[in-house]
Amino acid sequence: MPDTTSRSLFERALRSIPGGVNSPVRAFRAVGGDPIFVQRAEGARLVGADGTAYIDYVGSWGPMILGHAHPDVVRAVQEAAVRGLSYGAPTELEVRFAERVKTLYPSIELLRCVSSGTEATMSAIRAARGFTKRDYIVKFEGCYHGHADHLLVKAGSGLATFGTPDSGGVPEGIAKTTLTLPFNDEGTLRALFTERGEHIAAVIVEPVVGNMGCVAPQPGFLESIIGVCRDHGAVSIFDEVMTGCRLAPGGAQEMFQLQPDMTTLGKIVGGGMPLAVYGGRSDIMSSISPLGSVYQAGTLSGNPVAVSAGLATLEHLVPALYDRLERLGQRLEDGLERAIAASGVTACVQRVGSMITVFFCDGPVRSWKDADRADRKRFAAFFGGMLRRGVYWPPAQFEAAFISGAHTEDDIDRTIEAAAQSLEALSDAD
Ligand code: KE4
Repeated sequence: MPDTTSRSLFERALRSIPGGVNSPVRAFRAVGGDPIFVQRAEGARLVGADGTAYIDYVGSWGPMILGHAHPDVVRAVQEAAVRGLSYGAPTELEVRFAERVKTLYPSIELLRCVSSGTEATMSAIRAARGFTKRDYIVKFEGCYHGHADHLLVKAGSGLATFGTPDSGGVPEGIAKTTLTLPFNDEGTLRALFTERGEHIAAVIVEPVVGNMGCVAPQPGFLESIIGVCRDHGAVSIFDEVMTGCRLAPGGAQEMFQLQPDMTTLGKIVGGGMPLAVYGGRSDIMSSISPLGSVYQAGTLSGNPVAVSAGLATLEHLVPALYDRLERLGQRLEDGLERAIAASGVTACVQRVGSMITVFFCDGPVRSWKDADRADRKRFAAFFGGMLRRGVYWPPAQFEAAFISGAHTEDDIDRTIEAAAQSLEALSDAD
């Protein structure tokens, strides 16, 4: 049944908010139809404005690894709030939080709290530029690191040519200091550094990509980033806003046993509240004001309510949680693969831990060039079929779906059944 309550809310929203949403992907532009307005969420369930409950695989785009409204996290927020919502002054909470993050991420010697993943990556890059006194940065096609100007850049015409803006409002002069390479291509990375290494301040990478859909690094690729940066005096930045605390308590760098020079964290680390982190080697982070010349600040940085939610969440990142996420992830992956085979639809499933994507193209998907072959229309039809069957899948092909500790085997089996019926409907439509 169409959700008429969401429809009327959307019509109202469109009169006050661009696109009716406060972040573009929520507008369902990639899948069609009206966005579902949410009235509440609990565990693995999201409840739409009309009261319909969905099995939720967006999880607020990653933060809700424990499930929505976890009682311990809610209680921590309530107890913090009655002590005051924000002070603009240091607290013991922030010291405890920083110490806890350093325990989970040994590569981080000093860190700063900020209020979003965008602020974290923007600040990490400014620190790298200030530390190296170099201007150029390198990112990879298909990776997203938030909406700071110098990160909204697409690959130039040739490989590693100057970037061009990938958004209105980004000056050419800023875009051209960002060089974009293909993910999982060690050769072009090494060639770029041979040619321009002494001008490159940093390389930033999603160590497991979520923002082109779930794409794993090929063996040796992440090591090559860390190595080539070390050899040329550049800074390696693992953007773990999505993978941090998701793939392991210590993120992808724990999973792959690697130590980048800097790390950004967000989403889970704040338990769903506006809290993110950038940090890394103390010689780099000592360039940050008031110690050094690199300025970075924030009214709500280290906000006590947000940090309380983060601390409460981090307490639950125990091995048993990740064992459960791996079991549920394997069950879902196997079931989706069976459903795709039975339907005859061209699609593949890619998963790392509790991040999973159904690509509507042949696999493997190892780069943006591979992912870009996906059939967007088929994905949109699949999404609509899942939604009608009570499953809230991410409303865009180039996103990862997330499993939480609140999902049950029964939720997974119901999701597989909904996918099988949605895929069957696709193949019937052919
Ligand atoms: P925020 O500024 O949205 O908190 O974080 C930016 C960011 C940075 N790095 C990575 C790896 C990220 O995935 C993100 C944000 N992720 C998107 C989902 N793909 C957030 C959802 C949205 O934009 O509404």
